[in-house]
Amino acid sequence: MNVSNPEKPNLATRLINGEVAALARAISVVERDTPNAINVLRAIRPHLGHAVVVGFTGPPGAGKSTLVNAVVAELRTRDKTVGVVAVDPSSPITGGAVLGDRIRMAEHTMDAGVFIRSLASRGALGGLSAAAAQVADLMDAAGRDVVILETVGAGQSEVEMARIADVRIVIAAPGLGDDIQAIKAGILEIADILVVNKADQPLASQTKRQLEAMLSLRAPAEHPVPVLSTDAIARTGITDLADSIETVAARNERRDDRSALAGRSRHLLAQAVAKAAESYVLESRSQAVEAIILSVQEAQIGLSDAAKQVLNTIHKELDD
Ligand SMILES: Nc1nc2c(ncn2[C@@H]2O[C@H](COP(=O)(O)OP(=O)(O)OP(=O)(O)O)[C@@H](O)[C@H]2O)c(=O)[nH]1
Ligand SMILES: [Mg+2]
Repeated sequence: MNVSNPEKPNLATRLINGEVAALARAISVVERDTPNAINVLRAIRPHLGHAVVVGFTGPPGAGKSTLVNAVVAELRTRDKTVGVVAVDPSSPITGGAVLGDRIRMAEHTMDAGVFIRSLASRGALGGLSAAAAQVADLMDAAGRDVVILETVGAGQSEVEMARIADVRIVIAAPGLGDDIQAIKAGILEIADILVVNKADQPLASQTKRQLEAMLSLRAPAEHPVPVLSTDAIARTGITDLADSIETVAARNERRDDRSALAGRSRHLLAQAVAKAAESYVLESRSQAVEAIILSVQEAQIGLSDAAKQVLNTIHKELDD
């Protein structure tokens, strides 16, 4: 790397200096997981921990993108620079929703203080959540004050996002019905802020009351989870939401060691590494591995012994 060469600063250096083109390029490098990705990610490590990462999650069509767009506008009036990562695991091929997001957020395209990127796919290793964590790190290192992650709530993804975000916002749409049950099942546990969007619709206040009733069943918390109402199109309730985000961010900053947070992608990367290791095991057709599996089947050895033996065997095979 030529960090010391002022004539031709490398990608990471340009990114850290806030060059927007370098941020865009670095995101592509990381998204495609090219050989240079690891160099960039290593070089930015000392520059992490400035940004507040805010996760927006909720069911499809709840109005997440429209709401993010409104919140971005509000944050800009507060002189915050913003990066947005929209994660769309549902349409890796058509990218239809991604295109829709571009249109919804088009008002910010002329503003250098707003950088929006959609992630729709990531190669076999690592997965979308790990990629999102890395892109959030890139935006952080590029000096963005706030990094927003938009994810469709569909089970595992929001739990993973919760690990990345400093502030977790769960969006509900009015008249959720069964979706309320889904929220109850786990998403509620991760939320710092609940938002009922589409406050203009008839069932909005009923949904808000349902969520408040659910929260009231929980043990009293030191910081109660606020349930806010927004109309993302008319942009009502947006200042309250931005205020709430700032409150939670300040609280979490005090609580957490920022340098520990700088390793926000660590957990996801550890999972990615474990997955990669697993694929070595599953793809191994070696007789030694088959023999170990057979001996488990025949109750000759236990699972953890078998796992150790498989790892040892794979290790030897990879060395040869
Ligand atoms: N009436 C009303 N419609 C809204 C509001 N917010 C968003 N919408 C509409 O709801 C639809 C979905 O909005 P999006 O912002 O794309 O929702 P999303 O949650 O990002 O959707 P996905 O990314 O596809 O999961 C659009 O037609 C929006 O115009 C609101 O506050 N009130
Ligand atoms: Mg969206």
